[in-house]
Amino acid sequence: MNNSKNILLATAIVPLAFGVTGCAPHKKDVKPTNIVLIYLDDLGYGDMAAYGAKGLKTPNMDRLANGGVRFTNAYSSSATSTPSRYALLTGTYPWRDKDIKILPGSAPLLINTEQMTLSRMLKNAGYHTGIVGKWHLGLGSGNVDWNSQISPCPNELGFDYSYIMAATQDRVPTVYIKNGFVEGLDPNDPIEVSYKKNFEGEPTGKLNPELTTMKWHHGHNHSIINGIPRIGFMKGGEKARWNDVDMADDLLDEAQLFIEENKEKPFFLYFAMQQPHVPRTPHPRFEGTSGMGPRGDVIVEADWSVGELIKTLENNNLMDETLIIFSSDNGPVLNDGYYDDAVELLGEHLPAGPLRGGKYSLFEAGTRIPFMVYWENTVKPKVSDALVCQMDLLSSLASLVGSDVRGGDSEDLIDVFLGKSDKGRDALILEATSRTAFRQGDWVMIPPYKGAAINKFVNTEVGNSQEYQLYNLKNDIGQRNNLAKSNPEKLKAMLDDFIVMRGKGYKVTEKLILE
Ligand code: NG6
Ligand code: CA
Repeated sequence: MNNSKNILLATAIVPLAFGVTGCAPHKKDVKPTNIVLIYLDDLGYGDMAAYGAKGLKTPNMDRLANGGVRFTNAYSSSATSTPSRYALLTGTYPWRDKDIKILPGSAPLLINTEQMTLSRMLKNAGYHTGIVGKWHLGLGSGNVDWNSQISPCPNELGFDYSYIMAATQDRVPTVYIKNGFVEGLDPNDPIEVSYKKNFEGEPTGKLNPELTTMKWHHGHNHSIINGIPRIGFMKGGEKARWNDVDMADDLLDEAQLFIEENKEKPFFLYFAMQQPHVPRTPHPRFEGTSGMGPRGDVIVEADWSVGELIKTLENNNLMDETLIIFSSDNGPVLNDGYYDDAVELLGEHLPAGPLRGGKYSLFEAGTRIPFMVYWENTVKPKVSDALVCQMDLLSSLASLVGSDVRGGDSEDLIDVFLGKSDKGRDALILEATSRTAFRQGDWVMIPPYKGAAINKFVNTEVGNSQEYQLYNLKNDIGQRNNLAKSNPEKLKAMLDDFIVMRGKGYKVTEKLILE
């Protein structure tokens, strides 16, 4: 990817997209002294008890869901991580730039350092800002030297503090990076990373399966770290490598430390947890706790982390003044590339709840995710069916904290997020692996896409069809009745609006079946 091109593109778009609009800051509400955003990785719409899971116990997440506003029609922008995280931070649809897709661990920073971000907006509004956990938006400007300062990094996007993994738990480099420096690196054992070729003499999952303790199913057959074969090649940095089973504790420790150290000032913490993404590596004390194998066990582990984080806020008397937002970057997947019994031990559990599809899918389960807003003694508990997107947090939180940042694709829905209004978005474009669909009111329209209907590796219906699909989610949440043929007027009306929203130059390539 060409970073300089990105910068040019972004510079051209950004000043127009985001600006000082003269909107009055939100005066009716007290501002939260602190904001904590808890963001899980691949947690499905049906993976919490509060969202209907029967076999999984998630009491701490449920406390946020049942004591706050629990959204039933909240979406990530996308059915995969990088685009969703991009939209969350920038308030901009990821499909506007074709380079915004799942990144390797060596990718350059995707966001222009001049761009408005959630962290920058909150920093400018007086919050001390920190990220702990998964980043997955690229680092540096190409050919990162992992042995010196990595720049630009989140600290150039408005984060005062960062403690991150570069990409995902299954991608190299498997090290934590603190404020641009690999944590615990021994200069005599430098790190090298490549996504093109192996380093001479280094074992791989493909050639040395006998060295692996977790078996790869598809992909994930490059460097072996802690017995787990990864995506990408890595050499050196032995002392700096994370222990997968300790990751939940490591990240929680960092998040708690950030709160303790900043409790006297307003802070914003983006706690980007790794569960239940692959490789699923519960700490031994969580092994077997769900009866569903590692996928269930890491959800129990994540729930415990959420509880511990809440305790830290409680112990510091911060609950009344802290707004907590909880969500996930995309929908659920069982087999995402390792044999880990997620399919075999699932039992009756429905990770997507009543929804069709899953991660990578244009069907609902790809992007409709758990989303809760909790603010003790300020936000009243309720269930909200309003249509909202994570992308809306930028303008909405700006409104809440008195910042005049608005615009891009981010709508100011602060009254909806705080449970005072049910008037969400009218429409939203959903994205999955660079394809888009259109939600408007209770309806969703998926244009025709070539390609297999089922991704056979992960065994998920991804939404491809030669025909238009049109569903009324109000009475068909599982998207079983395609109404495209029986309701051509609705299809045509939605298609027209979709094409306008996708913007100039957009074409649905397959022939419109109405004609
Ligand atoms: C895919 C990986 C998958 C996961 C995903 C990113 C293969 C075959 N599959 O390419 O395992 O890492 O990328 O997930 O390599 S996400 O939640 O970060 O988007
Ligand atoms: Ca994800």
